[in-house]
Amino acid sequence: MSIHERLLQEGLSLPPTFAALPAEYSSWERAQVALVPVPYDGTASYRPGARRGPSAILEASPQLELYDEELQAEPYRVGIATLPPLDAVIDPEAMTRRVEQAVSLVLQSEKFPIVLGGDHSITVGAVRALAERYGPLSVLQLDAHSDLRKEYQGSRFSHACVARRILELGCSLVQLGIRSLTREDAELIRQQEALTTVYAHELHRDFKGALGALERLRGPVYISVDLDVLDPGVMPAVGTPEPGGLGWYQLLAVLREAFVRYEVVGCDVVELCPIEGMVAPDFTAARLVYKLIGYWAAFQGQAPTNSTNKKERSR
Ligand SMILES: [Mn+2]
Repeated sequence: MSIHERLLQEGLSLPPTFAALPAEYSSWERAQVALVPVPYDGTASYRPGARRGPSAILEASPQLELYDEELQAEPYRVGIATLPPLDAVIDPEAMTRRVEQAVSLVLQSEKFPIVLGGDHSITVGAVRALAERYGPLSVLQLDAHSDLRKEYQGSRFSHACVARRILELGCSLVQLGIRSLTREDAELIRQQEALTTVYAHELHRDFKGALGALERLRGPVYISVDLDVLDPGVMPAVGTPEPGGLGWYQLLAVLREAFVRYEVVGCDVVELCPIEGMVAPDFTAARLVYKLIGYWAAFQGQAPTNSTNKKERSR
């Protein structure tokens, strides 16, 4: 029996818990959201270090203010369990199977999974677990890179192939913020019916038009946030930075729109590659995870019990 199965059976949630929440809001039994830390960067090709991403997010998270000013609510009240980090294995394909198992366990417990990366290769495992549960999904990929390679550096399970593997699972895919790809990728984007790509330059020229691409999402939606979708000025601590990315509020606007309009069944936040001595990116990633929980709680999950949004409550 794996440590995760044992933990789930025993109803434990080991420290560190997200935002240092007390057991009342972080125990496995009580939580509606489950974080799955995956400290893996076996396929990193430029700046390794994303294996330290999940712990950096968890370490920054106690600094979060638990009230969300945009939602006028305290999202933590839905309960946020933090699984112990998955053991990393060298082989990326084996790693995706571990992620798939862990996410399946979260789904069996009827909780909302958020996977914390780790390099982008781990997304395939989460999407497989969700596709098994819901059938073919739509995936919303926020990323600087198209990640459509058939294989990269000898592996079909590299971070640079994640979108290609998702398409092969029969999922449809909407990519936003792309600004780094090969000529072959660009051709695939022109040809593939199941694939919609909004380039960063298009998004910067017409943001509302870019949001319209979300209409291509069908059925349950999985959201994969590669932090390099953000501009390196906002998020420098990534494995493969690219200039010209989204601003913080642009990213939030896309995410909010997705949660308002579609059934979101899981997400991940990947590619945080901490920079020694620089806390802002780690905190930004933690804040993003909490925003995802907030949008889920506000628009999909059970609303937090003490919502202070009086206007909504009196309706
Ligand atoms: Mn990327």
